Amino acid sequence: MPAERPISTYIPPEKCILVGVDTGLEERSVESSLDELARLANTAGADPIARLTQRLDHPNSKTFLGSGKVLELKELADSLKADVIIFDVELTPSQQANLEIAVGRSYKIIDRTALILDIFGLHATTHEGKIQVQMAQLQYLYPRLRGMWAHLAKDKTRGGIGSRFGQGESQLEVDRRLIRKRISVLRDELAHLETTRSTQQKSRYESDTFRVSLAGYTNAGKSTLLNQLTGADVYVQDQLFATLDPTSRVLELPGGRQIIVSDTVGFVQKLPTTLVEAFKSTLSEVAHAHLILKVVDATDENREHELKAVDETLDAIHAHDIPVIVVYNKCDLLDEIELEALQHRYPHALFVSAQTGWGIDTLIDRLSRTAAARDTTVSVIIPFSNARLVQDCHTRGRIIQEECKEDGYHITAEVPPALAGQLMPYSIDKDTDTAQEPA
Ligand SMILES: Nc1nc2c(ncn2[C@@H]2O[C@H](COP(=O)(O)OP(=O)(O)OP(=O)(O)O)[C@@H](O)[C@H]2O)c(=O)[nH]1
Ligand SMILES: [Mg+2]
Repeated sequence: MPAERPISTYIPPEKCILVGVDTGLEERSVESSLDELARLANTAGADPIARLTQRLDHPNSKTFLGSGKVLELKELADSLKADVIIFDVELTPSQQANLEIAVGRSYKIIDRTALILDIFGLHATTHEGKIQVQMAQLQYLYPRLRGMWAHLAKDKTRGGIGSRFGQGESQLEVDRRLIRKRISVLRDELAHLETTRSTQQKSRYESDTFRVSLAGYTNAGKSTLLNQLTGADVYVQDQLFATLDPTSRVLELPGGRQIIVSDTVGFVQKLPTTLVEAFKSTLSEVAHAHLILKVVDATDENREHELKAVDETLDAIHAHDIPVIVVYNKCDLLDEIELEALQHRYPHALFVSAQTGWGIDTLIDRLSRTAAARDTTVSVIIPFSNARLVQDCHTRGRIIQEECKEDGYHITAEVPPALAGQLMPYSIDKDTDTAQEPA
């Protein structure tokens, strides 16, 4: 009997056309923005086969592109037998619907936001991540439901297909009600998860341990840096939005102080507001950090624009007041002249290779100094019954002097404010080495 041939499960990637518009207002060139859109499309499993651009001061309110360009797009899509057309902007629901009519219903017309939402949907792994993405997707879909049905519902006079979409209207209402209900269920569930998260966060915040967040454009090397700093094993991939869920690890600095370093979702230009909103609790790791390491891909020629996009998202999550160290990563890929030019241009930044470990010692040294900057120096005698506080001085501060005497541990240390408060009852007059009278 001949062996059965395995059934192929290979699904060919969808062929897509990328569409960009140059309004003359964008700082980044259309081509470079489309390069990024192509990477996003690849990440979503599509194959960009052509690009179409138009110089337009004001996008057409009905079809975004001018009417001649829409025709050109239709001809291009027909000749290439494309599956999807991706616009590098956020289309309004009616623009999307009008384009579908003008170009042809056999093509899926999506915008940058839908593409990013799709990638987030593919990469979400945790329960919370999945709910966050689903909520953002439904919020995106909700106003677009009308667009999907309206053109059919409108043309009632002619009869035939479409004219029966009076039912469609009521179907639309049902769909919208279901979506509203689902959004509200997801919102409740997120709120519940957020309560659990904030209880965990609260105990961490109360411990006053120095917290560092890695923030930056997607693919800058944040997860690689977390792995290099803490020996973590976070997923690293040369693709956009490899990380969606936050990971925190302890980093022990020279001298024994332990700090927490967190990695989280990367940012991108025009990150959909629904996503920022849905990922609020995930991003709260960044918003509650003592220090943000802004990780930048030093080899990326768009790094300036990317830094701007990062700042905009930090603004949106109210994290713009947190002290920042800019870390230029992937320096192993620069030649000496390029590196020197960057160092000259950004004298306050740090330069590393998260992959090879180059420059990491300097970064750790900067972290140690920054963590110590808010410390106060205390001299205390800690009774033997309270050895836990001695441990805290080691892991949360920096020991200057330590001696075990008959009456307890005599310690002089630099410690963060909350620990200084806890140590207050044991403080001594350093000159006489005697316990201070309680007030
Ligand atoms: N040559 C070189 N490649 C690096 C370096 N750091 C990271 N990479 C590569 O850059 C790609 C992205 O790295 P990640 O650490 O996943 O980047 P990320 O910022 O966490 O990206 P997202 O989670 O997708 O936002 C991977 O292919 C890494 O191997 C570096 O210092 N040098
Ligand atoms: Mg990552």
